[in-house]
Amino acid sequence: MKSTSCGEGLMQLLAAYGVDTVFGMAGTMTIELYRGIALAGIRHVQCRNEQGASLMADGYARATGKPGVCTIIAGPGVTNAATGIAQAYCDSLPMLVISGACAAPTLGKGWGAIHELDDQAAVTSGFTAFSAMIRSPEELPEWIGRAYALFRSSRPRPVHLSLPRDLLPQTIESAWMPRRAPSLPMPDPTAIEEAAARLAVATRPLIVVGGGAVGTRAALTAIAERLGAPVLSTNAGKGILPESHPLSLGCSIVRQPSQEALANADVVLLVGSQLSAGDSFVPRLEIAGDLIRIDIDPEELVSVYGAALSIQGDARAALPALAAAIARRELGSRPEGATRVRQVLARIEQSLSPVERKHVQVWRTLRANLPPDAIVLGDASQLVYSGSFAMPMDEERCWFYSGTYCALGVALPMAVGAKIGAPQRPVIAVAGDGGLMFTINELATAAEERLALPVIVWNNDALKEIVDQMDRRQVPRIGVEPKSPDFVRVAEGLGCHALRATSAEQLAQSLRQALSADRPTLIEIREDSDWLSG
Ligand SMILES: Cc1ncc(C[n+]2csc(CCOP(=O)(O)OP(=O)(O)O)c2C)c(N)n1
Ligand SMILES: [Mg+2]
Repeated sequence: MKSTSCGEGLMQLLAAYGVDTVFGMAGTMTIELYRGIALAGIRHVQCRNEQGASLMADGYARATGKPGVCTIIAGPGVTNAATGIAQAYCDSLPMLVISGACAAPTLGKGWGAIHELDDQAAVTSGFTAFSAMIRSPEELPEWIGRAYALFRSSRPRPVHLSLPRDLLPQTIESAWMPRRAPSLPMPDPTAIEEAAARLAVATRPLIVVGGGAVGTRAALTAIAERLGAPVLSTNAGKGILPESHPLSLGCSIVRQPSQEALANADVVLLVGSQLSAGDSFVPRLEIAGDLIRIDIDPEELVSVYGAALSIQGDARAALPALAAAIARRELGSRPEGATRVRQVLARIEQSLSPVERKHVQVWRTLRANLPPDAIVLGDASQLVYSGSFAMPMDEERCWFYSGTYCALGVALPMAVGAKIGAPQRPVIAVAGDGGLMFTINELATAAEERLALPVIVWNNDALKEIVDQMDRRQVPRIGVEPKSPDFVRVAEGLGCHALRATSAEQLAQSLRQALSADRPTLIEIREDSDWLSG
């Protein structure tokens, strides 16, 4: 039998776990990994900077529900990738980061080895579930098994494994096999009954769902309808209850009227969410009523908001059980939920500023020209903040805006990863002029991969969110009005189609064309365009 190297064995093991794609950048120390990538028949997508690799792996994980994998070098590969890993940590996504490392005998010695980073595993330990330096090839099946157990059976978070360069070529004894992951934690039936009892007597119940509630539509709908409870979502929970449903408040948690509805509820059911300040722009939301929380992570159940009643378990098991328990109970009388929802949404509509009305116009055009299962990846720009509540989603896992880590430049590489993971679905990226400049190089990756990817740039010639904050606090505008390049020419130079949309019809038409084009299309929309009335 031909001998197998550690690098080959690792990639074959990952293929056995279902890995079909890795996002990466090769280097001297990871060359033997690439022999394994070829042997295992895994697709390798070459980023232009490792930040792109980790963000593509993140977007792939969001679109597919499968762990995103990136393969990077030691030192600068790891520090470049840090932003995407940390974002996946904040958003509880499964991600496996395989990095090279300096040769084992040099580790921790400060000898000046190429790409040396003292205690590389510790560098990422603050934003991974675990980060390990592999000491011998035979350790790998266990570490990979642990990573997949965590991805499949608990709150998913990134895992980083550093592989010293002298390990990868070593011969392994026999092929490595996947280890079976444990099943998901089930909720306590007594706590479910108690939750049902409290919700049954609530007069103004309200439900909030986050990313941990993905996959619970049927049970969530049944609970909301039986209780007549409005449903508010975070960005990660957008579309779990279709936003066209009369009880949906959408992802409007950032708006005052929705925050008041939350404050005034007498019982709040919070499912699979930490109520991050990145979603509401408020460090701590007011919740006066009883808080019932369902979460897979026991620590989450006691953090920030605490809970009157905690249910630990996977929401996909807990919500059907709760729906059944509520169905068995007599309910008290309560005001009609759909009326409350209409009132809150009308107040939000009235509270929009002129520029937010422009955002709404853009989102209307995008919505009208995208099918319901289209995936939208948003960057931290004002257009996207408005999109959270102004871009209706009737499907879950279609809207991705990472307000918690809130790093500029993430949307484009995430969209590349999402489109590669879900090629049959329309995918678009939306970013501001400032944010796009962080990762515009990845347009080259998208062009090389021939992705039909519309990239919408909201151009206001400014880091407008910060300009507005400076103006409000009478701080001089320093460092917030960078000169943008000619986006159309830059995108064309990187191998994309590109245009500036000068009317709603042109935006609609170019979007439709871009969804089936032979390459990405950058579509610039200027905030000062005449066609946006505000
Ligand atoms: C990596 C990173 N650096 C800085 C910031 C702070 N920041 C938040 S929003 C913003 C402005 C973004 O400008 P742009 O992308 O043009 O969007 P706009 O606010 O103009 O709509 C900045 C600088 C950030 N979120 N992330
Ligand atoms: Mg801007």
